[in-house]
Amino acid sequence: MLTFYHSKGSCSDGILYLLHELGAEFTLNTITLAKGDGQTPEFKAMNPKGKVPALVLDDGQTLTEFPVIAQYLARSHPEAGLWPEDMMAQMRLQEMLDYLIATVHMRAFTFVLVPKRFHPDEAMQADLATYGRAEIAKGFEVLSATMGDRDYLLGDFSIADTALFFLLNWADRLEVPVPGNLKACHDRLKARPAHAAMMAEA
Ligand SMILES: N[C@@H](CCC(=O)N[C@@H](CS)C(=O)NCC(=O)O)C(=O)O
Repeated sequence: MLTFYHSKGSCSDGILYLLHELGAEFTLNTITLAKGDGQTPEFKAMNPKGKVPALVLDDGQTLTEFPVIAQYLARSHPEAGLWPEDMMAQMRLQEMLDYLIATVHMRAFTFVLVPKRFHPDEAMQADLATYGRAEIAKGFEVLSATMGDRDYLLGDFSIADTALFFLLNWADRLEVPVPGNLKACHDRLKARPAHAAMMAEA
């Protein structure tokens, strides 16, 4: 059985959504990052990075990094049809996941969410947060243009949308402006049964 390490309101919300979307069997282990649960010796023995999401497989190996966990889950649940057969479609999916995580999450939202991590000075933190908001706007512009008038980021629902899901949750929380088509996609994602299933666990 898979064991999933999660902290509510974090990026691991996207993987929790995906686990439900796939109908995967898993044990949920919810921690609270804000309380330092990711830094305990027990947690670090499982994931030395001290971060979520982390997925422990049947054989005891731990997988980390959102794009890798998402790909693993899609490929290990082929019946859900969330891993495309066509190589170019696979590349586009990985390209999108990498952009969502490495750029929009790590190089934009992170500066707004945890500017203290980057500088002790409060004025510098405010500048970092301003920079982060500008980078989010640029990221959302790219995502909005890519999605166009389709229902999901790459047309049909894909594992990339599970990353978009948590980013749009953060945008709401931080009152960041969201382009209309991404907002509509967020509503569609919240209307899927996977969302109701994950909320029932809250
Ligand atoms: N690159 C990682 C990022 C994971 C990450 O930054 N997770 C945050 C929660 S959104 C975390 O666990 N932060 C705790 C910490 O940095 O101490 C991924 O793609 O999974």
